[in-house]
Amino acid sequence: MYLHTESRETTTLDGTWQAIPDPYRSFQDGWFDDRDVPLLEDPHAPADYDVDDGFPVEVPGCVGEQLPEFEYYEGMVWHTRRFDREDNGNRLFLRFGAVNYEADVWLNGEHLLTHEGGYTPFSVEITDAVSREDNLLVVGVDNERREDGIPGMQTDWFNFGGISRSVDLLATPETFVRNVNVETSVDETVTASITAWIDGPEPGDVHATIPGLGAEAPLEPDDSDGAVTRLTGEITLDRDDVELWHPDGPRLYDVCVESESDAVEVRTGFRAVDVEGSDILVNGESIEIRGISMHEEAAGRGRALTPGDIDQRFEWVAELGCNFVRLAHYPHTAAMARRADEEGILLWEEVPAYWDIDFGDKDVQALYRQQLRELIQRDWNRPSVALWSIANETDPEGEVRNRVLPEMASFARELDDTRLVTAACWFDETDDGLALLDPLVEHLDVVGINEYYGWYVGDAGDVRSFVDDPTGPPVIVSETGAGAKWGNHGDEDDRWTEEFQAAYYRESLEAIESVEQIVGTTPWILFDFKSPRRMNPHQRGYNRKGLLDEHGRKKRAFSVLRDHYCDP
Ligand code: GCB
Repeated sequence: MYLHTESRETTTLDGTWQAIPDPYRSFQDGWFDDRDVPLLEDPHAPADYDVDDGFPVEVPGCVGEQLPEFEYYEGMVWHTRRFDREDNGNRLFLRFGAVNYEADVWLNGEHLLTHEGGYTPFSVEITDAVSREDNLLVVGVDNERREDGIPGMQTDWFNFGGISRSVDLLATPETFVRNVNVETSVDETVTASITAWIDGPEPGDVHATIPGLGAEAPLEPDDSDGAVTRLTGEITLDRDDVELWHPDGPRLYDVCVESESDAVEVRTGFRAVDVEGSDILVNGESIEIRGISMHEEAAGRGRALTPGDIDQRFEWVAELGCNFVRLAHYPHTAAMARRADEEGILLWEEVPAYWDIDFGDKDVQALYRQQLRELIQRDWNRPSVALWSIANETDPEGEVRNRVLPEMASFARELDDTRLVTAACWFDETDDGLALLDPLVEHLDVVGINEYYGWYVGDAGDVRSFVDDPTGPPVIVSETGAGAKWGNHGDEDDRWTEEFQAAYYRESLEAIESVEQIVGTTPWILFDFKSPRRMNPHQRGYNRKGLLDEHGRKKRAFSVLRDHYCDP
C-alpha cells in the first residue's frame, strides 16, 4: 500500500551520497555490515572499497551523468550514506521516489527490501532497524536491462541508472493515515467518494472535511487486514456550489482526512472524464486534445529533474498552447502531475510496457500489476490525470499479449474507474484505408496510434486515409514526428533539416485534423532525448524528433505546432 507523503513534513536524505560501482558484483556478500574494520577482517573482501569513501554523487541523480566514465555503464552501483535520526515519531519509514532499476535496501547491515521497477515510489518501515545516530544506509542500485523486466531489453530511451528521485524519512504516530483516495463524479450533484487507509492498532474515529466548501463526512470502516483498516465516506454537494476543475479553470480544493492521532491533506479537484461515441468529455463537454509528448530528461541530469526543469517544461507547454501532455513512456516525477493540476493540463500517464515484454511470464505479470498499482495509487488524486496508458507498441500478434493486456486494462479500472484506459495500438493499411486492427482496441476507452507517415514509411499526411468511424472510440495520434538537427537548414525535402521537420508537421497536422474520429494529437516529441540506438551523424546518441534540442533551442517546427494550436 502506497505511503502518502505529499502533505507531510519529511526529513530529506537527498544530498551527497557515496557511489561504488561494482560491475563484477564482488562486494555482494557481507560488505554492507556496519563493522568498525569490516574490510580488513574479511579475507574475501580486500580493501578495495570503503562505504564512506566512494565516488561522491548527488541524490537525486543519475550516476552516468555525474561520472562520465560510467556514462554507458549498466550494472550494480552501491549507494551509501549515513544519517542520524532526528524525529520523535513512534514509527519511521524510509521512502524512495524512484530508483532505476532494482533497489536493494540495507540499513545497519539488515536487508529490508528489494524493489523492482525504475519509475515508481516505494517505502519500507525502519522503526526496528534504525538507531539514534550514525545509521548506515546502503542501497544496491542495479540498472542492468533484463529480458523479464518492464521495460525489457530494447527501448528508444536511455537507461539512466541511479537514485533518480528524492529519498525521505517519514515519522508517524503509532496509528496513522497511510493513504487517501478521493474519487469525484459530476452529475446534477458533485460527489467526492473518500477512502482512507489507517495503519495501526486503533483506527478510532476518522472523518473527512473540505474546508473550502464547508463540507464534512464521517468515514466508516469497511475492510481490514489486521494491520491496515480501510474506511470510506461520501460528500455530495450541489453542482452550483462547487467550482469544477477544467483546463480553462483548474480549481483545486483541499480534502482533509483526520483520525484521532493524525491528519493529512489531499489537494484535488472535482471533475469527470468520460467517453461518448468518439468524443472525450471533461465535465460532460467534449474536448479537443492539443497535446505534446515528452520524456523525463534534462541535459546533464538524466531523469532527476529540478524544480526549474519542471517550470521550463510547463512554460514550453503553455507557449505551444497545449491543454494535454503525454508523459511517455514510464511514470514521470509526481511533481509533474501536481503542477499539471495547477496549470490545467490534462495528462496521459503510462507504465513502461513497451515493445517486447515477456507477457506470458507470471512474475512479469505481477511486476506489471505492481507498476500499475504504484503509479495509480501515487496519482489517483490528481485531477489532471485523464488517461492511464497500459502499453506502447506491443506485438499485436502475440496470443499471450492479447490475453494479458485486457487483464491489465481491467486491473487499472479496478484500481481507478474514474479515468480512461488507453494504449498505443496497432493499425495498418487495408483495402478501405488505414484501420485499427489491434484486438486490444475493444478493451480500451481511448485508442492511441503512433504514426510516422512521411518519416519511416509513406508520405506525410497519409493518415488522411484513416477509416473514419465517428461512432468508434476516440483516437489520439499519440505520436507523429520527424527528425531534425537544430541549426541544420536546407530544403524541405532534405531529411534532418529544420525545414523538413516543419513541412512534415504542417502536412501531418492538417491530415490529422481532417479525420473526425481523431480527437487530437500528442506529437513526438517536445525535446530531443538520449537514445543509444540513434547514432548517425545527425543524431550521435540522441533521438532528434524534438521540437527543441536537448538544450532547449527551438526548431522551426515548434512554431508550426504553436500556430496550429493557437491560431488554427
Ligand atoms: C515510436 C516509439 C517511441 C520512439 C519513436 C521514434 O513509435 O513509441 O518510443 O521514440 O517511435 O522516434 O521512432
